[in-house]
Amino acid sequence: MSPQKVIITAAISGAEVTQQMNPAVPYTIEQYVREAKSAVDAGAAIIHLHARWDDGKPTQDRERFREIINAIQAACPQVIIQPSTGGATGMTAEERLQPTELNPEMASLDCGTLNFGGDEIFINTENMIIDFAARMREHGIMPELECFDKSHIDMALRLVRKGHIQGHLHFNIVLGVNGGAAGTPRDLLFMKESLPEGATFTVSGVGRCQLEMNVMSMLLGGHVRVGFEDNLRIDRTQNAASNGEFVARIARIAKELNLEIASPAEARQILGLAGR
Ligand code: KMH
Ligand code: ZN
Repeated sequence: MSPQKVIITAAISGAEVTQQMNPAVPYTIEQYVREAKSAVDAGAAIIHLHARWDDGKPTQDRERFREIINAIQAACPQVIIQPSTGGATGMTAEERLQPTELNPEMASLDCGTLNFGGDEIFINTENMIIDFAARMREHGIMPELECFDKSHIDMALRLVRKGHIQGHLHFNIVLGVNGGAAGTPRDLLFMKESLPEGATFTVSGVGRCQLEMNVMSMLLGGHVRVGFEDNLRIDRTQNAASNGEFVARIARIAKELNLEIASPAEARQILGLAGR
C-alpha cells in the first residue's frame, strides 16, 4: 500500500565524505545552513545530521551539534532534525550519544554491527543498542531504526519484544554499504518484507544505487533518504551541486508516480511524532 505522502530525508553531511570528494559537503555552520536550506526548500521534511568541525573532522560534540541545529532551525523552523548517534567508526558509545542530551525529536539508532569497508568496523553490540534505546526513551526521542542488513531488523524486533524499543516503529533500510546488504531489488524486497505490520520505512542507497533504491521504496509504499552522506554524484560523471539537487530530483519523480511530498508537519503525523 502506498503511503499518503512520501517523507524525504536529506542526510546532508555524513561522516565519511569530504570536500575533496565534493566541494559542497558542509563543514562550517554557514555551509550546513546552505545545504539544509537547499534540501528543505526542495521538499525535505527531515534532516539527518552528522556534525563536523570547521576543518571537516566529524564530531559528536554536544555543543557543536547545538550550534548547527540552532542555525538550521533559524533558517528552516519547521524541519525535523534527526541527529546521528552513529557518528563515525571508532567513536565510543558515550561520545556518540552526546546529541541525545539536546532532546531532539528523533535520532538514529543503529541496530547491529557490520564491516564498514577496509579495516573499519561499525560497532553496535546488543547491549549498546539497549543502552542507546534507553537513553532515547529518557530524552523523549523517537529512534529511527537503522538496519544495514536483515539481521539488524531481527535484532530490532527482538528488542521490541523485550520492551527496549517502544512506540511507532520507523526503519531505515540502508543498502549498499561495503559490509552490509547490497543495493539490489532482491535485498530491498527481502528486508521490506521482514518488517512488522504497521511499521513505516525509508530507504537509503549508498553510491550509485541511491536513485534506484529510492524509487523502489516509493513503489513499495516507503519513504526515501537522499543526500551527500549516501551519494555525492547526481549521475555517473557529475557531482551534485547541493543536497537540494537530490531532493528536487526525487520529489519530481515522486510526483510523476502520483505521490505527494510530506511537509514536516505531515511527516510528524505519519511518524507519530505530532503531540509527543
Ligand atoms: N557513519 C556511520 C559509521 C548513523 O548515522 O546512525 C554510521 C552512520 C549511521 O552514519
Ligand atoms: Zn548517518
